[in-house]
Amino acid sequence: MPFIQADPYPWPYDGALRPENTALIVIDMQTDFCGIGGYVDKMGYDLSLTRAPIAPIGAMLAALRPRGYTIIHTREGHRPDLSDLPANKRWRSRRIGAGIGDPGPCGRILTRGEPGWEIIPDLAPLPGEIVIDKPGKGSFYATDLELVLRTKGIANIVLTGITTDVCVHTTMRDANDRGFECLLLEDCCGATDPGNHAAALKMIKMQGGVFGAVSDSTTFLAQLP
Ligand code: C5J
Repeated sequence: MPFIQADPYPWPYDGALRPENTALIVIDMQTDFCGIGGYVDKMGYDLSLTRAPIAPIGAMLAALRPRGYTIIHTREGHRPDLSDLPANKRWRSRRIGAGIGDPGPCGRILTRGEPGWEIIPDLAPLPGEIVIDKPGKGSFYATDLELVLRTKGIANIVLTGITTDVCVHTTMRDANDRGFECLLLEDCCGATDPGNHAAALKMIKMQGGVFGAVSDSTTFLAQLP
């Protein structure tokens, strides 16, 4: 039975790792989170941290696409009229100098259709790949992600993207509660703070794998059946 070496247990728990039942989710690899002039840059964080996963995610896509795995991309962003932007989220973003919906070097920050909201060209979705637009941090809230996963018969989810401690973690927790078997690849994720990245990984591994397991792309690709 195919397992991936992972911490704290060989993943998936039942050894049922197949292209038909496994999805790779690439979370929020948008200019706003890893590009010059985007939301994260405007907040003053170190872009090298959120850009670090670009190459490993590229390697995962290159390996899993031809093998027939389901590939899902997500984008965080709001409607141009901001009717789905909670007032407190807007207020907090303005307070730190990166107001959602306000103009910036990459267009209106975290606003659908703007250049900064686009997925970076290096990891652009291919035609036919699923793209989930989400207004929040988790990928399930106010989206059809669960319907898509259930319809496709997905049991296992491999999580990648940014940021580890916010959108990736929220999505992993929500997926775990829904009974999906989750694996986070640590080199395919990045946070705006290295300590938060490390803490997010540690949290997953508590209680025997309270949200799933952690591995990395090199291990995953070496053991991929
Ligand atoms: C954040 C995300 N950090 N994609 N979004 O606001 O993690």
